[in-house]
Amino acid sequence: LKRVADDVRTVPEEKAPWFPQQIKDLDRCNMLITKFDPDLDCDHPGYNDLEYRKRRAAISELAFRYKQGDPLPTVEYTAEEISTWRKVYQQLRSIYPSLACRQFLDGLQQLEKECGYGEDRIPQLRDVSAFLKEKTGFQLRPVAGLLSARDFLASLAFRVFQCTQYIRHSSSPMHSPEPDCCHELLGHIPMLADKEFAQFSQEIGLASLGASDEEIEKLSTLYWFTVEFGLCKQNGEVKAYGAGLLSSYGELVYALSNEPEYRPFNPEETAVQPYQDQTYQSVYFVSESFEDAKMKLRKYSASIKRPFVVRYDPFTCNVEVLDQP
Ligand code: HBI
Ligand code: FE
Repeated sequence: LKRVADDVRTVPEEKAPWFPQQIKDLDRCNMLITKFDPDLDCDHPGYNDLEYRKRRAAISELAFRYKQGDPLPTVEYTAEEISTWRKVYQQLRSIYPSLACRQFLDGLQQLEKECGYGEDRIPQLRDVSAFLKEKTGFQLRPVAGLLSARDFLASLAFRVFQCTQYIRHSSSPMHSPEPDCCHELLGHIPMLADKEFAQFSQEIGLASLGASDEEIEKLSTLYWFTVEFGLCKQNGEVKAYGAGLLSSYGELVYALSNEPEYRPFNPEETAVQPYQDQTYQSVYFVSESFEDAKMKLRKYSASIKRPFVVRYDPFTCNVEVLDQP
């Protein structure tokens, strides 16, 4: 195998779009999608609340200034923000034992014991990142809102999870149109403490590097129906592992009722299933196990046509780019 040009940006455009090869390059993976921005979207619950928008701008600023390797910024949350967190935590915590998968419950229990998770305070990204680093090698980086799928997926290749730090508006504790710290800390983080799941996440990320826009769209859809809204079988029962479900009381209950349609997870089919982010999903995909999902995803990834192969080097934390053998 021969190493191709170091900066893929300089290779002819038919080859591939630019992608990060070192963790430091993630400083350039910061393209925000503004469709749910409280300053621009008049349906956002915080649109008419100037105080909220100012607060959001201040927390966004911390993310904009962040460079890879900086200590993660801490946020002094207000009493109102903590009160929103408490409502979300209490309500969701009560239904997790019967509806969440085992890996999620294990992760959450460890976070409660070792990382200060609980209803009385909003965990700081710095503490959570140090916790994850020890469990699975994942680390956090602050982000100001919804990122482009390409940039978001690329960070997963380096076991970096881009994490929002603001909280939803106090008028709608049970719903947020965009990711917020409740979604990240309750939905995503417990799962990222699981080795198998961490690897599954990194593999989606690696598959996305330098992929065409069409392939990114498919991987993004796969991410949606697994990492965000996935269900899996456990001891003959169906349980939730998707973060969009585990951070939404209403949809978690709905997804595990007998109303929605279930289909077996199968990347070729799942990758082209249309979805929307305005209401509950009408179909959910069920995996036999994470091991099974990972194997199927690996097979799918190998079928993506790229003029090169990527390999993650865990010693240097760099992505090596090699000619197609
Ligand atoms: N950006 N900040 C942030 N958080 C996410 O969970 C997220 C994202 N951008 C895209 C995305 N998730 C997914 O829906 C896929 O498109 C990858
Ligand atoms: Fe998410």
